[in-house]
Amino acid sequence: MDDTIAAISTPLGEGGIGIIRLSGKEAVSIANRMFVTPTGKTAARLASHSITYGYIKDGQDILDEVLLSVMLAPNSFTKEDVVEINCHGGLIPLRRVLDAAIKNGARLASPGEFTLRAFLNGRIDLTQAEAVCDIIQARTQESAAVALQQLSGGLSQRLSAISQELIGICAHVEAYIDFPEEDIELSTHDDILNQLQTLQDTLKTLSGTYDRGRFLREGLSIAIAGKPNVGKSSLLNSLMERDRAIVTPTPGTTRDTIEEYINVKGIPVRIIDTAGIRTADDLAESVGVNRSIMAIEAANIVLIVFDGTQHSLTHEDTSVINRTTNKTVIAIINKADQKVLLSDKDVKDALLHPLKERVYAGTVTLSAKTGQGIEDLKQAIFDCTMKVGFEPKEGILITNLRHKTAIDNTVSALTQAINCLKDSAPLEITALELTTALNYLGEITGTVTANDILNKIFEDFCIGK
Ligand SMILES: Nc1nc2c(ncn2[C@@H]2O[C@H](COP(=O)(O)OP(=O)(O)OP(=O)(O)O)[C@@H](O)[C@H]2O)c(=O)[nH]1
Ligand SMILES: [Mg+2]
Repeated sequence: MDDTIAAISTPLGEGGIGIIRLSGKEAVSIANRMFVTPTGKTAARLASHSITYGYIKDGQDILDEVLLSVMLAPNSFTKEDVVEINCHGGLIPLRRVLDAAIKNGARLASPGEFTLRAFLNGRIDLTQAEAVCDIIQARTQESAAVALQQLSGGLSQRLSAISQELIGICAHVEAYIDFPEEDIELSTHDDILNQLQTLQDTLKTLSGTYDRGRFLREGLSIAIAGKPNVGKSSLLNSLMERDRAIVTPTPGTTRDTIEEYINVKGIPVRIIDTAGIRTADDLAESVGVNRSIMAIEAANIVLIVFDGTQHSLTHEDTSVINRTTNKTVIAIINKADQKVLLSDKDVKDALLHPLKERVYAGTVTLSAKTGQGIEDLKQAIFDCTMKVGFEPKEGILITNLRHKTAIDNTVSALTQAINCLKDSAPLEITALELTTALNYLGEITGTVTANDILNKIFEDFCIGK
């Protein structure tokens, strides 16, 4: 925390501008050694929260023409002195300016280190730090909106209100322990029980929002499976509204899995086109088929595509179905622009056979070629996610497994406390359980945090954030 860190904060690649960020006690003096305006002003003489035109130099060499902004502590992202240098957005200028900053005394920041400092300096709590990462990674407006709400402290405030209530109850219990002569009255005892139960219900409801929250944050993964030539790649293209995957009339066209993101009514969906499953002709195809099988296993939902122009399911179709044990499956009868001969009922029966080992989420008849029925498929995907708890609801959502786990642990500790009270166990034990519950809640916002938890959270960040 004592040194000054530096990193390229914009994505690597070509862009109009790229930003190098410095944070720490030496940020301004390091910038001072590198920066000069055309009139000879240096960084140290710039006002806080101003942006100034000038040059970054290394000795006599001009490295880039830049805009430099200074944000003095504590009014900055990290609460430390921060300097941001807007360079030209190419790899070479950014690299050279970063090298110059390091030569002048900065240390290369590790992933998430700027946000870690913002947390350690008390500007944001852990849920807000995590939200920074989520906003960067958000793939739909809805996911960004949930992350933004978390960043602005929505979840923190909710948890803080719950903590305050719990602290209140704790104080009551402690009071009875300290003054045992004032016997705990029955009504007060019941009051505490009621309050604890209400709190527990609130926390359970919050924990229950995780399924929806997780989909918004992480997206849903959907594999397109089927025997060769049924139109899997055509379906991917149709969902993406562009020719992403190669489509040919030759069975066995797709060899490798292809992953893309699409937005289905606000849910980010990672969609994976796979190689048609059959006994492969050559090594490359057989590796591809293995990848298809792995993609099916990893997916939340599998779309099994059937060729609607065939009379009945073939042995190859059945072998694909058999790969989807314990999966949620949507059946697709494709090529509906031609005469559909395959019956809905046959498909449904095959999927429900033999022991309902999979969740059958319906059949959609469509044409990947003309796009007819694609909206029905999107609706089916959306409905499918609703079944696992994805209902559009107002309010705070839990999007992060770490938060859900801590909330569930809090609920367990409260259950223990409630049982102790009901059994008239010694109040000390109840108090202990309540403290445990409070500690679990504190883990979420970071008021109680072990170092290893911090490391785990910030390692998911990109460098420069
Ligand atoms: N008429 C019609 N033809 C289609 C439709 N969808 C795909 N096809 C045709 O079916 C053939 C195979 O399409 P692909 O999308 O490559 O099929 P695939 O399932 O990805 O095949 P593999 O990658 O070999 O497993 C191509 O000739 C497509 O033009 C459709 O909806 N209607
Ligand atoms: Mg294909």
